[in-house]
Amino acid sequence: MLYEPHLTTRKIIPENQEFPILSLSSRITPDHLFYRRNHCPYPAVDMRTWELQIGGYVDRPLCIRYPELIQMHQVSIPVTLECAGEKRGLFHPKKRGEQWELGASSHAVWTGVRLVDLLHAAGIQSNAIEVTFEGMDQGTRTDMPGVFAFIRSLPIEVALHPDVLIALYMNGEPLPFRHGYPARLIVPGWYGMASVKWLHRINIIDQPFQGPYQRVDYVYERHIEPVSEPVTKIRLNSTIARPSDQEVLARGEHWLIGTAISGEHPVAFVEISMDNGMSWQLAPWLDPHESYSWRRWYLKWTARTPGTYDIRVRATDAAGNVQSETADSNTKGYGYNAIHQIRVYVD
Ligand SMILES: Nc1nc2c(c(=O)[nH]1)N[C@H]1C(S)=C(S)[C@@H](COP(=O)(O)O)O[C@H]1N2
Ligand SMILES: [Mo]
Repeated sequence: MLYEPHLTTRKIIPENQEFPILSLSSRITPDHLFYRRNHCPYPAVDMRTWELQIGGYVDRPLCIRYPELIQMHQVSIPVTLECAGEKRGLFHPKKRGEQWELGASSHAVWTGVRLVDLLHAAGIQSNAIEVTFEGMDQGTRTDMPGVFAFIRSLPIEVALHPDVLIALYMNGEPLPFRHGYPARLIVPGWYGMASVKWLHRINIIDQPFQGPYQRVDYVYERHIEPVSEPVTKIRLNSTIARPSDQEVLARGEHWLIGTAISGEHPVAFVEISMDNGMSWQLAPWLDPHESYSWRRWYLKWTARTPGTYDIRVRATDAAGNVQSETADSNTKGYGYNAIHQIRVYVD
């Protein structure tokens, strides 16, 4: 191909790169354009010694080698991953951290073993309240001494949900190394931090997990509130992928295209305003509804009059929730889901 989009680099080590959302042309993100979000340098994975361990409060601790894992019953589920830091770069005032813009999310079909099958095989004991998932990657942090593996926990009832996968394949191919080969967790409907890559240890615990990637990062922290709330499900959100902000367009026909998603209730409809929010029209869907998946919408627009156009998109979910004008301001800049707005000029 003569024109070739690339990932947008936000940080070199650890590697953090976003999907160039301008290139959105299929529901499934091409593997080489799937965003990459890492907290640590890439780990060394040696398949001669790799095994998945399941321990803690279980009746039968398990150690499963890759050849055994790929022989187990597999299911496939399309799931969009969205980083909780997506659109952090849109906050005013700015928030510390990677300045993600519109493309810290991507979509794939994941195939693997249901986590619940493995948990049942291990036999969960009655005092279990959470399950931790440990990646093989580790690194230092700026805010505390020590070396930390990327470990996250899920409440036991979430871990037992049948759609939570230990994914071994992405879009029908073995997981690419950067996306967690040989195995990663996929937690449908949750922000991406829950979907631990390079998974090698699962632990059933009887206390809330206190690791820094659970308690320091991925919490909505507001100075006015004494307690911070964990980042969990993907908030109702929608994005204009094309045209892009500040684009100059010729008079004539244009296609607006974008995405909408929610990890809570299904997205019911998406509306577009071409006049800075004075009037709204429904945008037809390009994709059918599918749980846990972003859904592309489009709008054909004939620009007849030269001028400046403030275009907005807003999604409404099945429970009647609508995206708001302003972002939920939290100190770490997670979960940005204000109405997305761009300005274009017609010459
Ligand atoms: N082991 C490990 N798993 C991880 C991370 C990580 O740094 N290490 N980052 C998490 C975050 S914050 C996101 S958004 C997703 C990104 O997945 P991707 O790089 O495959 O797009 O992976 C999650 N799983
Ligand atoms: Mo993330």
